[in-house]
Amino acid sequence: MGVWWIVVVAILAHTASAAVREYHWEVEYKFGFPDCKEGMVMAVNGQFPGPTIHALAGDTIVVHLTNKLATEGLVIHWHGIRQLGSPWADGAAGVTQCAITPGETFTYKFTPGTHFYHGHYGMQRSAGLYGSLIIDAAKGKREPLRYDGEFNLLLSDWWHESVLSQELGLSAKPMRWIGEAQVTLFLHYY
Ligand SMILES: [Cu+2]
Repeated sequence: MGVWWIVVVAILAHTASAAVREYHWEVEYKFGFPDCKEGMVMAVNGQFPGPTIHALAGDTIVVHLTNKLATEGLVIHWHGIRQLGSPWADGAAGVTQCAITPGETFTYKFTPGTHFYHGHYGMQRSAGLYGSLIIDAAKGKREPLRYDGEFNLLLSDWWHESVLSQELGLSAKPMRWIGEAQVTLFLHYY
């Protein structure tokens, strides 16, 4: 009897400390300057790269993702997260879900580790649909490693040619490689 009581208290204490982090995201293309040349990037709520998700271990993340693209499907993959108990939230078009059609919204809900996220439909990651997903140690817990500070840095290839012509070249026979990226983006932001 006593043991069960302790278990119940432990479960209640755990659920009380875990928060739900809820986001409403709209994805569309916009003109931007990822390097010195104007190009077309994918933006989340007008922001490139997408907003950073900050959470504590054990929190639940809920993202209501709305496709504001005119003619493309959309999904987001939460890269590296194992999605134990929430396989439908993995965000692989044609594998764990159908792509979100223009004008529609899909809700992702999961409890993650620390990673990043990116578009997982067609060439959308290459077009700039990605951002950081940072999970800090839960309240009262310490991270296993000691360090002086934290620096959020995203690295990405960037081509001046459009992702559509990249895609056309990659699927052409014989394949036409568009060549190395013009730029490696070092995106430092919070
Ligand atoms: Cu991925």
